[in-house]
Amino acid sequence: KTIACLFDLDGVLVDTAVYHYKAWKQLANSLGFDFTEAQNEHLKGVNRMRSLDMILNWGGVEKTETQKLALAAQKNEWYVAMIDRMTQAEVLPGSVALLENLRQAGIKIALGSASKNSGMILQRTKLTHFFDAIVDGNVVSKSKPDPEVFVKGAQLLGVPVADCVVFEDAQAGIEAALAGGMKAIGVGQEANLKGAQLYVKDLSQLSVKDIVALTEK
Ligand code: B16
Ligand code: MG
Repeated sequence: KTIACLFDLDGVLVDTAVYHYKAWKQLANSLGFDFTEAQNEHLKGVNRMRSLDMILNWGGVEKTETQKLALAAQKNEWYVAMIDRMTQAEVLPGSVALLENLRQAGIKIALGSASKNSGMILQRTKLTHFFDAIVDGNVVSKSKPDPEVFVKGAQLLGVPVADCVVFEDAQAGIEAALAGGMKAIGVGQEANLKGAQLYVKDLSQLSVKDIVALTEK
């Protein structure tokens, strides 16, 4: 049977969380309040507009819909300026080797990211060619923990959800995978990844064999 691996981008394959953090902090500061790294943790896997709503709420600030669109655009402008300078060196440990081994084993690969900037990030870090399908914030309407982003990936690859393994660094992403009937591997801090069938610190700790074994359970 054909199995598929669906990868989250930010926090799993590349480390962009620090850039999201810097850009949101700059925005919060411009509005007169601060934004902490602990708060940033809660925004992982959460789409741009919803992230903004959460930040404004923490800062106790209210804005109209029009103002919110302008604020989100400003944050994105700062963020894009930072990711525009990303290089292959910012790919997280083990990512390239695992993607190569999966391709060699005939396993299908899709991206399942909330980001609308995934195309640029994959290009700058030279990862684009590994993917059979790309599902990101430009094509989904429901934010994780809704399973839409991963279910769409499985459909594009033509692989049943039960034979799909999702790689995620965010609790919302693990929940999305499970809601979609898929297996989930948590990457990063175990405390933020409840429900995953397997945990790893980074992708260097995983072999194709481990992944295949998970789909046979
Ligand atoms: P953008 P992922 C998510 O990507 C990030 O984790 C989250 O922090 C960000 O707000 C979201 O993308 C939207 O990103 O503003 O670039 O559209 O982890 O789902 O790959
Ligand atoms: Mg992520």
